[in-house]
Amino acid sequence: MALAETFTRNTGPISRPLTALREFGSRPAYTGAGMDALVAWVDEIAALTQPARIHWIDGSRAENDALLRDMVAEGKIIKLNPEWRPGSYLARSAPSDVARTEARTFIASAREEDAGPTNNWADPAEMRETLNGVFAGSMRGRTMYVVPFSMGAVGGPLSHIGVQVTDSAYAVASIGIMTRVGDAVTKLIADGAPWVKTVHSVGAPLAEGEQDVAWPCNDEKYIVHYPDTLEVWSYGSGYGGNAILAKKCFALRIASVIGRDEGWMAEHMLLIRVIDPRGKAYHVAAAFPSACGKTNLAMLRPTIPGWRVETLGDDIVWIRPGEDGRLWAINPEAGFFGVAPGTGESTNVTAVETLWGNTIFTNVALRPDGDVWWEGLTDEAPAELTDWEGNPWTPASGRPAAHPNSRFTVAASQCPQIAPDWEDAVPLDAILFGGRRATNVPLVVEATDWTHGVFLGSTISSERTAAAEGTVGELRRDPFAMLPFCGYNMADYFGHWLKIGQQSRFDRLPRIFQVNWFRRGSDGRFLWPGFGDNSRVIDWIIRRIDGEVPAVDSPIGRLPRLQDLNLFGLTMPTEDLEELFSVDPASWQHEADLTEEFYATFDGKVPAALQSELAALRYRLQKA
Ligand code: GTP
Ligand code: SPV
Ligand code: MN
Repeated sequence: MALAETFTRNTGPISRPLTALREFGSRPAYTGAGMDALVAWVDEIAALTQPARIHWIDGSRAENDALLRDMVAEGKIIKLNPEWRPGSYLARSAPSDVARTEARTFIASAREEDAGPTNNWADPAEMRETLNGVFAGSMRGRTMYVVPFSMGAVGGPLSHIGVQVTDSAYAVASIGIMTRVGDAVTKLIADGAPWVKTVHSVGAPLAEGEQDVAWPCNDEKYIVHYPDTLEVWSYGSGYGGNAILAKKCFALRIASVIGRDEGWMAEHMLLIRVIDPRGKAYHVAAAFPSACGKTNLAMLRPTIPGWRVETLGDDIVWIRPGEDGRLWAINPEAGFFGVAPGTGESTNVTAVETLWGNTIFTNVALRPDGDVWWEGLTDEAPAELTDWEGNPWTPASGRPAAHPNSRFTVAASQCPQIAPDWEDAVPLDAILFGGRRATNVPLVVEATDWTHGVFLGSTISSERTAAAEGTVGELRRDPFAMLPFCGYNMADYFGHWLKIGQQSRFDRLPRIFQVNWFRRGSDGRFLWPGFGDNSRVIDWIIRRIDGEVPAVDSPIGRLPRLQDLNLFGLTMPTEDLEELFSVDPASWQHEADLTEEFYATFDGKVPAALQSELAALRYRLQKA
């Protein structure tokens, strides 16, 4: 009982002067032109936003501990019961700030055409004026943290560095898990390394003596990217990709632009090493839209005997052509910001084990014993909980206890199956594209070649999830799972993919596949068991790569022969299996119509090679 009191006591705002963190935060004493430029920029942002104090993050364990301690004392986060969840915390966001806000996300490129029809374009000069307005004094009464971060190992050959200034301690703690932060990065900047500028404010200045709230934010939000000057400005939100600017804003939107110019790719993908029963290793990257199974596949535990998977990354992959003609990939992140609901012993036991401690949970439910819970963690819900909004909850409440986009933030190194060399680059053997499709799209289809694979990637559509604001379940195009994350014109991005293929040796390029774990029967249930059983699909993919099994040509690509699927130990009606691979030409002609409509939105910019693929698809469907 005493414990429960400790946990619930910390939920409300508590007025107490900060003490612990005061020992930290002084500017590192590095010198040099790089340092001068950094200091000048920090001063400039401080002059605009007028914080009460500036704290330079050194990245030390002691500093992080003090930061978390202060947040608990201020009622910003709840310390979980260390007996169940050591070093772990629960944050509850404002109910209006629970996911990425795509409608408020902008690409401010000089030319509108460079943002393209799938992005919100903003005139850079006008947007600067708007932002100067909203950021003016936006950090009043708050601490401005200066957070130097590296995406990829500090100083690594494929790594990039940046600095985020932010007035959110929660963002600082999250960035500390998701990236490599601290003095080592500041030193690189001081020594002249190029870096990206990112500015974040929750947009909730505090007046003298004003009591803070647990999750400050602003109803007005701006998530703005300047691809021409490689800057990010985010205002009004404290949540996920809106606030951890190294993640979607930098490592995808800005990095995709850098990649376009430098000949590499920044992708919304997971990355795994699959080890077959003979001990041979293969590297697979997969692009699925938000909340469509990347973290789950990244932590796959094969249900077929003899196979193993090592995790390398779960959300972002940077891919670069190597001198050997292969495509080499790194996971630039250092942690997982994963969807909690649906993560349980029977679906993703690896994630459950990863979350043993040192985790920040956001918008999950709190148990009376000071541990956390969410839908799907256990089959049965606890009798009593406090829901994500802080209200009492029972299974009879008739609403989810955890928000559908509630998340965990945890270091990658805690994953029990993380690859020992997860910070290094690996050569890709296969690339998978997927989405949530109740109909039409088979469990797996192999592209006939790179160009056909790019065509498949460009046509991906998926039912919307809770990871972004919008209507859940609605089908939308999400090419390469990059719709919300491509920092330039998506048609040019398709062209970039084609170019990477043309520049590489065709026999060394990864093979491309489309997968769909989410096809449903006429009765509405999933036809495929998914999760660990997805290893059966990977098994087939690898046997295709090694040329061990033939495939069946279909109008939409190459399909497996059912007898080549490893279904050992799986009981599944043959009708379901057949339905998983059925290709209905009439429905696919309709898909082709929709693709044509989608391509037409790009004003003739879609590469001719992809238009030819569409025409060829129609031709094959007519003959079928
Ligand atoms: P982001 O972090 O938003 O980019 O999401 P993600 O792509 O990493 O998605 P994640 O792996 O977190 O999965 C999201 C939801 O999909 C969870 O509720 C999972 O339980 C569910 N899911 C994942 N894999 C499968 C699968 O193979 N079959 C089924 N039916 N559901 C799955
Ligand atoms: C996604 O939405 O794809 C995420 C979560 O990975 S966020 O970082 O908020 O973008
Ligand atoms: Mn994601």
